[in-house]
Amino acid sequence: MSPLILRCADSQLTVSPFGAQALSWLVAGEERLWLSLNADLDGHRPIRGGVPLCFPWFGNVAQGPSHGFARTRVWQVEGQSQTADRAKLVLQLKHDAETESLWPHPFRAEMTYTLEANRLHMALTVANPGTQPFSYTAALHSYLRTDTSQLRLAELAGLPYHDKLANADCLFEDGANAALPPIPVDAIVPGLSHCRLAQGNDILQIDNQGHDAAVIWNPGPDHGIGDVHFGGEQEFICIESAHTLTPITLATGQRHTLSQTLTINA
Ligand code: TA6
Repeated sequence: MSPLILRCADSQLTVSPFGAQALSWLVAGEERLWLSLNADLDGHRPIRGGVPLCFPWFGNVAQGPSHGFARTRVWQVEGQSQTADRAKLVLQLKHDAETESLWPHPFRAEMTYTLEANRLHMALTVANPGTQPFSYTAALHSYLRTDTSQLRLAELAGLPYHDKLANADCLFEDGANAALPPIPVDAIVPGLSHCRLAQGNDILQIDNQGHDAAVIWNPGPDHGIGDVHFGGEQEFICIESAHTLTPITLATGQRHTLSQTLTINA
């Protein structure tokens, strides 16, 4: 499936129509996202890396695949535009017989990528065109390239989180020597909107909007995940904009936008 390319100044974004998933974001020649060397790009299974979209549920549920079906459907290109300081791409996914067999609701989802010189804004808008309300959870599951041996997310210090690995409510350690986060990590951090991550000589600022939590994930060395290449877990941290603590409910005609903005050297 041919990927879509956006360019602005020194920045280039590659998006696959399969899952409307960002695969690569290059700024000044440096890759800012992480994509596994073992990722299946043939449209058979979820792509490991980039920015998978989790919808209409986040995580595992009884009725269907992990993180929903949005990341394994082909999205239609709705529009593309270019100005001197901005490139924009909009993709769309609508309900059909296959989605209704898993989740019986009419919906319209739009994924918008806006690329600027040093910034990437990603927005997932879901609308309810039907006659009955529906509820969903969602996430922008961003795999951000970093060196985990140097990883330190200072904003986490002292914050409460739900540890999915231990199924326990915990507090991140505080103090100068605390490993933040400890790895492996699968943490749901209520309300966290803002984080800063080292990427080589640069700082990547992460800002989440329309979320109720940030999810921080890295599987650590003993993950056994076949489509993470050998040692790949040392090259990324997922910092996700998620609405997972409580579902979003949309009445007829309502819409909600979940988004994340990534800014270099903010
Ligand atoms: O966002 C963290 C998480 O939900 C983890 O629990 C972990 O399993 C990860 O996503 C990856 O899920 P996936 O279905 O893509 O293997």
